[in-house]
Amino acid sequence: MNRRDFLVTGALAGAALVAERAQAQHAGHGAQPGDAAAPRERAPDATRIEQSDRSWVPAQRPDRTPVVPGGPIPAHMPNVGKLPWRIVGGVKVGHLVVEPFDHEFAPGLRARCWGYNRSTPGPLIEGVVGDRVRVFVTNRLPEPTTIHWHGLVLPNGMDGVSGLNQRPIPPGETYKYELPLRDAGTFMYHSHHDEMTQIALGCVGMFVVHPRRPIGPRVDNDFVLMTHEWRIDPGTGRPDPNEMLDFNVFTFNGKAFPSTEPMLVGVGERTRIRIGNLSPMTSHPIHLHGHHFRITGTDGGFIPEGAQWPETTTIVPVGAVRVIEFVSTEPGDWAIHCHMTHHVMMQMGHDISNMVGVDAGEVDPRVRRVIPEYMSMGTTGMGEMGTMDMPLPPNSIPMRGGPGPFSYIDMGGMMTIVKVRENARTADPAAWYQHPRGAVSERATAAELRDNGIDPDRDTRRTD
Ligand SMILES: [Cu+2]
Repeated sequence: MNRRDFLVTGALAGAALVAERAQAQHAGHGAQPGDAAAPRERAPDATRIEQSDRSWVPAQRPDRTPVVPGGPIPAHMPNVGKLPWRIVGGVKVGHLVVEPFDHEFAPGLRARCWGYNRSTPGPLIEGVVGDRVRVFVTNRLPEPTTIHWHGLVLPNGMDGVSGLNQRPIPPGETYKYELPLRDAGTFMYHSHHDEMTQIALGCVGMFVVHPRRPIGPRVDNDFVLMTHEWRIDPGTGRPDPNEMLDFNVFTFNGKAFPSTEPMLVGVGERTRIRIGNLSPMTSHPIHLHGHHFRITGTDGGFIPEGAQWPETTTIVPVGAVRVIEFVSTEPGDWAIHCHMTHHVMMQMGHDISNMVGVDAGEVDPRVRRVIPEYMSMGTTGMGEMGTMDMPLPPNSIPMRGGPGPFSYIDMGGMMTIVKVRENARTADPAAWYQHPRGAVSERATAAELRDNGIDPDRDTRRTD
């Protein structure tokens, strides 16, 4: 069911239910700061929301102990754990269990996904060049599976293509993969049996192999993000693997903003973000605000410094990795998000009638005689729809965003924040940036308008 269907069926077939939900919504949101009911004419400082952003699960602080003496620091995958190793005869041994489980994308939205060790993406697999790695894979899915180690150069019989390189792992059985880690880089892993179903339901993960000595400048922070897209119709509890085009939930590391754990970095620090994409169908142009980054690698290897180019957005194709590096100069809360506008919206934001510019003044009162809760949506744009007291079907979240330090942030989905702080090691990762006085865009005073020769009431269609 999409939003239009919901509004039609909800309004015509279940007006009482809609009214009841609207009341419940109103009760829940009534006191929320920054919502549409909040006064609009207060000074900017008074509208700041002093609450912290705690909607994501606090993870451990990134570990910066080198992976080998003199080597690079470990990678940190926000919202996602790491595969633990047991050393057996000099071999790193890990165990992945692939099974159905209930995954929370953000509070209010859960679905029955398939993934590894009850996580989608699965735990970060991390090793060092020269390691020998043995991964046991136990299949608790209702159908066979395999794992393909995307980007690794390895013996052909370990490559995991069902039927071509191995027999598929039947339900209930455990297979074994032996992986010599020959090359440093950022790789991925995913099901290579019935990929259409298993990848769409979440059987994906990231695989980082560190060099024994850093390649290029040392980084102070090393993050891993994995993009994904899902079709979860409101009111249902399972992603639809048959969807080809019309996805409606977009995630970094399995979470939709505001449940994405922010990345906390220091002023002057060099940060690497490894971005992998195993979405079923769509490439994602990932944009970072307030920084210039360089593309330093792909899942095919490292890019020599002279061949790196500057960017603010990098498109990450399906089945590919883009590694970016940057140095932060400006403290603040910087958005990093997919630049496809529908990829920062949630289920209810798509496929609605275009009402922008429509004068609903005469229509609404008439419809309300039949449906008391009726209200035309989006006649002045849709920037505030995340905060409206709108009825929502079960198991869905507002079409975008969450509370921000100034007002509602009207991006959700594939969006997270790079928080740049003077003292990143001691700063609270949940707190919002405290701007210096006067350093935030705010309403111009009458004196400022006059002194700068600006008259907002004057016709501004001139171009000279
Ligand atoms: Cu996207």
